[in-house]
Amino acid sequence: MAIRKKAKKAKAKSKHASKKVVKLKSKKPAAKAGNGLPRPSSKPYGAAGKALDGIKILDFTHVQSGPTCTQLLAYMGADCIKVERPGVGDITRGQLRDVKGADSLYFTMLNGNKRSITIDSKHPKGKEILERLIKHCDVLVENFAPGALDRMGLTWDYIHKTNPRMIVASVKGFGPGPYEDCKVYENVAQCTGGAASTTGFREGPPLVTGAQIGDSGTGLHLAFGICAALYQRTRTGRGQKVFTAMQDGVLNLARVKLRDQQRLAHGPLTEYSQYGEGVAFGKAVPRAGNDSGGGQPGWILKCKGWETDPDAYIYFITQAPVWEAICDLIGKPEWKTDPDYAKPPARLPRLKAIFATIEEWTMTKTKFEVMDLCNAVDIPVGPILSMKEIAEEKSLRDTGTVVEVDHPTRGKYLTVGNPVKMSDSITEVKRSPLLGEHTDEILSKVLGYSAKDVEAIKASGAITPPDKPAKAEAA
Ligand code: CAO
Repeated sequence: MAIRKKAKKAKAKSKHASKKVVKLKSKKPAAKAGNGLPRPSSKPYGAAGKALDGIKILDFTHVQSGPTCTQLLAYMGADCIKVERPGVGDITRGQLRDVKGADSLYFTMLNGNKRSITIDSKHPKGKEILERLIKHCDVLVENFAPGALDRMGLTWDYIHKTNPRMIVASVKGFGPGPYEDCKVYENVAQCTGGAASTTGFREGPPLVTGAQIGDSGTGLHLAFGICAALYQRTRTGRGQKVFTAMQDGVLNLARVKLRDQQRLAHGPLTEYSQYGEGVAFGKAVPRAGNDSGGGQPGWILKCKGWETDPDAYIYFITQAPVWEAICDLIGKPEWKTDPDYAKPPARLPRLKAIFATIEEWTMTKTKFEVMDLCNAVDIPVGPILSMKEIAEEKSLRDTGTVVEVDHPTRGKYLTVGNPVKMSDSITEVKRSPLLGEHTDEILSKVLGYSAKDVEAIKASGAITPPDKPAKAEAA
């Protein structure tokens, strides 16, 4: 009898439970659709949060390469907790300072949308806080010199044991090999990644470029790897190491030059102007001045005002499909039928003279007039824009590519917003944090320390500068 009663009760319970489920289902649509993805959101685009909402980054980066990566992740919505050395912080806070006492533009333009906590990672209490952060976060990003993370005790084995889901992402100068222990800065990477040997003029020395392809370029590569690892984790449930060497990042961006290196084995590089000038090729890809990187010959030409304005130039591409339009525009209609000019192969040995003739025309116009006239007939050209012009360009402000933000100690400054525009993840650029601005907030609200604990941590010296604070380099 007792058993029967129990069974009846259980039946009633399960009936009740199944009713409950039905009720829930009818109230809310199922979270997952048939293909395992949530149902498409019905919210307006841009109102469904950001791409990386919920992702927590333990940001152990400094200088440029690592901060570029974490700033992008923060722009995408990740909560980026930047760990800095008490009293000093990221060395760039004090580098190339333009406003006395304020964080430099070097720092502020690479650390927007982040929170800053100061922790001495070598202090026992600091290690304890870091352990909590490792348990809390999804990704640790670092770009210390080789071995520095291990010397802090934060080895992959320790991190993986503490939080098996954590992704550990690193930038180093070189991958495994003879140079793996070397410290590397931007220009070292440009030189060792193949960019410098192929940049500049043939008769001059190798050149580095102003675009930070070693630092920011590698940071970008790392961000891509982190996003892929986060996606893979949704299947595997575990973290992994993500590693990008600056040499590799630069080479990836210079891959067309490795392409040309291999083409050299089969004859001269006919699109390089030295071919037209009759200069023999050596064993390695030469510097090609302002030759176009692709199969369409191009060069930088003077425009009106070049005598006084160092940026009064335009990049002009003699794209084959619009050759006839070029001839008409520059007043050389006879070139359209002249066998020496009509077809691309015939033009290759004459490029220098052709560009000199086009330049006679561009010098009569401003670079913006050339741009307008050429674009009207689909000729690809690009005015050389100075940083002043870029800073003042309205369309870049309108798209959020150049953004003005306000900072409590330096006032308003310009920064580069998210170059990746997403229709359902809208970037709001926020100022960089002051050193340790969020230390209390992170200790108490993120890591759950009580007010008493926070006081004890402060007294321990783990988050405050030592008596004699180390000096930030004022380069
Ligand atoms: N608490 C205590 N110690 C800390 C700390 C913290 N919060 N943050 C950093 N440190 C310590 C490190 O542990 C390290 O100490 P040890 O050498 O005793 O282990 C020390 O600070 C210096 O770190 P570092 O060697 O990385 O810094 P550096 O200024 O000497 O070198 C750089 C800078 C960029 C050359 C080097 O970090 C590097 O090669 N990084 C990898 C490549 C890279 O990203 N380069 C791009 C830089 S942007 O141009």
